[in-house]
Amino acid sequence: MKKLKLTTGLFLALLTVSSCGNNAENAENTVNESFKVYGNCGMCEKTIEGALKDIDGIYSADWDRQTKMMAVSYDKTKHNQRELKEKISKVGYDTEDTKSTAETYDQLPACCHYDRPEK
Ligand SMILES: [Cu+2]
Repeated sequence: MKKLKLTTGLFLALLTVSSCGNNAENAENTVNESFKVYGNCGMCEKTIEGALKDIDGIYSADWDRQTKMMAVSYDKTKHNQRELKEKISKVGYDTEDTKSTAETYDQLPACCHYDRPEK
């Protein structure tokens, strides 16, 4: 059972590595998670995904415009979900538990002014 899980993980890892060209990863430390990121359009997608691009230990980041869900794959010894969310909020986007500043949000292109969640 454990072996099967490991094999699946490795397969996923290979898939994600090939898409973003990031360096060697340890399958045992790789976690795949998803969380909500508020946004609108294709430009949002670029900005949101760009926030997690080319960072050591982050293997993939894929945001779905329809569902607003961000799927990430990363090395849990180097990163955690909270930190990833903070990186995304830093470029202008809210998540369920991190917020962008009003200044950063205001600087987004007009088409990207998504409806911010309450609270
Ligand atoms: Cu946008």
